[in-house]
Amino acid sequence: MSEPLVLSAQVGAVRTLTLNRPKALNSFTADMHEALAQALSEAETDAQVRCLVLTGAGRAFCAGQDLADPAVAPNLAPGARPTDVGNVIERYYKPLVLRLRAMPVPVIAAVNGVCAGAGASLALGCDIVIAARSASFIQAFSKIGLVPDAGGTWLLPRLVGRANALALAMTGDKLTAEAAQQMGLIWKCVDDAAFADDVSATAARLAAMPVKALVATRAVIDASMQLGLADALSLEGEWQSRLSASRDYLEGVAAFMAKRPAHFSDR
Ligand code: T3D
Repeated sequence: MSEPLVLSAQVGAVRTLTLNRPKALNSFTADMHEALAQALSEAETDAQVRCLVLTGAGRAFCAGQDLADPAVAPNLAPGARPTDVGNVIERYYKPLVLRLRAMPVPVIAAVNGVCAGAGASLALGCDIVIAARSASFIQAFSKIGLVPDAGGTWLLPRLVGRANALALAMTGDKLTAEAAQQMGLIWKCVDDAAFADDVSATAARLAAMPVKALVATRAVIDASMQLGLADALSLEGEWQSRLSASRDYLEGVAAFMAKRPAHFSDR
């Protein structure tokens, strides 16, 4: 039997999904997209899941689109009709990126190795990015005559500003995990030996927090990018109204007053 294209593992309240095409650096085929979509559906609907970790098998996180996939590989025959790769974006990457951004739990990208093209966009679109020191980030698109996709053009300038975004996207240069952290592209870079433990500890910590509020924080911060201060203040107020009616708020305040650890349960 062939290996699953996405491995799924649950430890406590943390679900880890591992892209599993290591020989092709976990690049995306249509089948791997389908497998990931299925795994995300399961994570979304399983109340036991309170944090999601996305990572890659072997030495890469994800090398983006599988360029050998007949759906996207350019047809090199003279006079042949060009392959329209825009369809692949619309069918697979757009729903994937939007879905990760709307997950009902916090999402960590555990960048274990190189990520390139849409693989880099995928990692950067997650809520928190932790990279192993040996990992790297490559905006590979320019090298094959494309623009950054899977959210790259939206994410890069928001994360690191126009100057860095354009330089990274135009040169396609490899950025080390350490440089990515210094530039503010990712949250942190961790020594390889400490990487797995750091990811596990961070994920377990988030899973024990009021995840409904964490997910609302993502939504409000994303929305605030498009808002003026007055509208952002209003949106914060609307969310505080909703969240202050939640069990987690009552529990958080009760635990604080009683000087005991809180046990959050909303999702
Ligand atoms: O096109 C569309 O559908 C639109 C959507 C686009 C989204 C995108 O993601 S566009 C960008 C696509 N990705 C790339 O251009 C990256 C291509 N890969 C690389 O540049 C390099 O592999 C890396 C810099 C990531 C790593 O380099 P290195 O030297 O460590 O490894 P390698 O030897 O190049 O790769 C190892 C194997 O993985 C190799 O196969 P082999 O020779 O051992 O059989 C290589 O062909 C394969 N591989 C790596 N990336 C891809 C891939 N196979 C298919 N597609 C890939 N993207």
